[in-house]
Amino acid sequence: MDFSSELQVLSSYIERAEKVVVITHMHPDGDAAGSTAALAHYLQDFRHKTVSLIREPLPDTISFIDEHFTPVSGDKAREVLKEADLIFCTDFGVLDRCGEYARELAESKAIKVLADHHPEPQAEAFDLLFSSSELSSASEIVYQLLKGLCRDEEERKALLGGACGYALMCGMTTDTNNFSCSTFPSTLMMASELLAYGINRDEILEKLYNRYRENRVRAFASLLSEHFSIREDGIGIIKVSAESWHKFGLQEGELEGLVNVPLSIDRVKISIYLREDGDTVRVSLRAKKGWSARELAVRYFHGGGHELASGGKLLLGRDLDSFGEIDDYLEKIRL
Ligand SMILES: [Mn+2]
Repeated sequence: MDFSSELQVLSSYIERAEKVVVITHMHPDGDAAGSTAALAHYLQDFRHKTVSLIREPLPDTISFIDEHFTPVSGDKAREVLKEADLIFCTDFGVLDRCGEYARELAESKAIKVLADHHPEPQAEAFDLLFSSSELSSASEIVYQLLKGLCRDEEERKALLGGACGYALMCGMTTDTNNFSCSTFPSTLMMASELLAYGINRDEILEKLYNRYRENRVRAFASLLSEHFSIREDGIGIIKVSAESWHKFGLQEGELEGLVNVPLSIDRVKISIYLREDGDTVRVSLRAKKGWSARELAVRYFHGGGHELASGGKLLLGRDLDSFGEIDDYLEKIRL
């Protein structure tokens, strides 16, 4: 992806900006964490800007990605959005995805820069777009962006060989599920360059995949055995009620990756994960090549995303009265 003309514009925006905000989507994942952490570090440590990070706290499983920046929330976040002159939005392309701040973001007079990899961004909401669904992750886009902004190789080495590069490697690794999906030639180049800059990928893999609590693995086993079914048409469905969630004492982020497991079965074409969370049912969808998770997310779950990986939600009291009725709702789904 060639962002060179956009980069010139961005560089002048940063030059002039005084109060900068970096914001990402609700329920931040590894990519949201990595892309925001890298940008915030760069802007603060290399460009000496006042930076506010608006992001929900990270789940314990990925909190190591950014232990240095303290995010702001609530009224404080709304205030910094009002006062900002430059806002970076990462890992989401439609304003609604940043939940309670969507309105302030829309109304803000600041220059808004998008760094995102989801298809069909809400282009009119941003002043400058670094957007391509032909790149693995927002972290990869921020990588391209930061690489382009560096003045020389020395700065590049300091930036990408340090906390920024580390966070970006984490974000890219989680969004590609450790190179098993959305991996482009540029993604492998990025990994290779970051390794050459000295980023410790072994440590990242250890922290991402080998430090779960025992509960998580036992919950995977039980949910797959008790609450997973495969329909005739090849849709695999995992249902996690609030009761199961509590039974295993699960924490936010601990069932990350569960939705991928059914795809390892030959006859499963699409996997749907549903989790009861208060008055919402959070939905994740994954598809094998040739099938569209996105289409189902749009049609049945008020959502969207990528062709093979997407998400959405159902609202209790609107789409269904209780999680107990989920089977009836799922009956409607046609491939
Ligand atoms: Mn992402």
